[in-house]
Amino acid sequence: MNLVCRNIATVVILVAVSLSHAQFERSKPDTQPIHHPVPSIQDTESLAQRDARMQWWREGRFGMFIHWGLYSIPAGTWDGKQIPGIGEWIMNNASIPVAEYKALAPRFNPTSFSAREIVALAKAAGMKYMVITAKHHDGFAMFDSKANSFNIVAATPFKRDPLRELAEECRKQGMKLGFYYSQDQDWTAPGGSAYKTGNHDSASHHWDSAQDGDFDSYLHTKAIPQIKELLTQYAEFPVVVWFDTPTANMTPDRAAEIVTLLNQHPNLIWNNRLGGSYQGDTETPEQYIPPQGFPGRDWESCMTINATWGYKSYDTNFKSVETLLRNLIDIASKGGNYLLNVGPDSKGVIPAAEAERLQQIGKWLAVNGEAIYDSKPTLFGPEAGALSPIEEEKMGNPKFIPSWNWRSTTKADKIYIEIFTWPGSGSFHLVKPPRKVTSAYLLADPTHTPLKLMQTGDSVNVHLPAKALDPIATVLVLNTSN
Ligand code: FHN
Repeated sequence: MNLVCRNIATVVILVAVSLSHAQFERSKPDTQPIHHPVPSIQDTESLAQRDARMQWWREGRFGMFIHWGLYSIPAGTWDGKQIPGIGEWIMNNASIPVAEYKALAPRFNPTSFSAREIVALAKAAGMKYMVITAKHHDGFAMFDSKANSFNIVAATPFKRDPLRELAEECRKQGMKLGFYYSQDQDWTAPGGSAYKTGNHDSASHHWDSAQDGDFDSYLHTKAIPQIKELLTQYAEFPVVVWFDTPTANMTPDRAAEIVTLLNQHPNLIWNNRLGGSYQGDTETPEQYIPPQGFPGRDWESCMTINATWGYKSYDTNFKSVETLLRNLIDIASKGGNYLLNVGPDSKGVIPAAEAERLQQIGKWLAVNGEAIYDSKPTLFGPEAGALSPIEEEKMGNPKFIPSWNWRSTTKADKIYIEIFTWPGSGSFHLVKPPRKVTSAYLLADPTHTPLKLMQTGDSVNVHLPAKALDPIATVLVLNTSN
């Protein structure tokens, strides 16, 4: 390791993973282009066009994922039993018949839903975009759909279109809005796909004959018309379409029909979960942070704030603000985005424990956001952790053991060191920094008072105050020249 935080004793022998800056550079993947029945924008645009299209997303770093739908009514309990698994999967996990599940719609009246408050919360959290479930696997559309009447406007007493209200608020408050759409799995539309859980032994994994039907008919009468509606009903939004869980049904030819629609919106960003071998714009690691990011690809870690995406009344397994902030910093240091999920309840309210955590993250970002937004990845690498020579992951590969002393992000002439573990020695020690350090200060120090620097040989010592300025992460800024 070329960089040492002096007070930290290494107790486990770890094999250092070499993460050079070059590995994080984002460019088009160096692979043969895949032949698609309909070329997507990613197949045809230049690198410069791609950089321009992705710019706001790369700068933003932090977004809100919202899983909200009918499943917020049962909230994890069906027929008096707590159903194991994630809340939005309750229909599948409890094998709920279509008619019984659909009967939730007349009970859905989320009168406390306030787009203004949700967008304001995302802003207060320091988030730059939000992505909401327009239709999840249960097939219920959370928007005004003329294509299919199983939707929040036509089938509930609420009769309002939350996506329209969010679009208006996002416009007013300066937030980007994206839509999640389950294009393949649909458990209430005849012919829609279903993943197997429990005892769904039929070849289609359906558990109710009302689900049986022709996939192409589902695609042409529901999914494609609804995707068209989503792409055209909300003016400049969506800026992101977030597809999910493609199955073998999503063949290249079928996916190409959707790509034809997406191609009509040249600024749109869409993820790698459409299916049919389309790679989209973004890798989507779920519930984990890839140790080395995704060299050559844009990526976004999506994660729950507790252990479910859709609201479950008894899931209080909330991550601490410290964990959430470390995740955000860790992801930024590896060049990715953090899409952090909240699950509104059946009244449309984001649980207080979730909102409080977001407010805390926002307070940190209000002081330290400069180190996160529009930052570039670390110039170092080994500070993130190392591969264990002993422990293995499920697939038999060496396990990555993260280290939580510090991370680093960069900008043109600055190196940011986000310090989690405050050095007891009173200084931060750098051996062979990649650029000449000319001065240093702490971002949370309102006066940005220069810290004493000692250059000896090829190393630099930055003198630090006795105590960290922030209990979770204090950002040391190094002004540098080449
Ligand atoms: O099955 C879904 C799940 O419910 C949730 O929406 C997540 C979010 O990334 N995506 C799928 C699982 O990968």
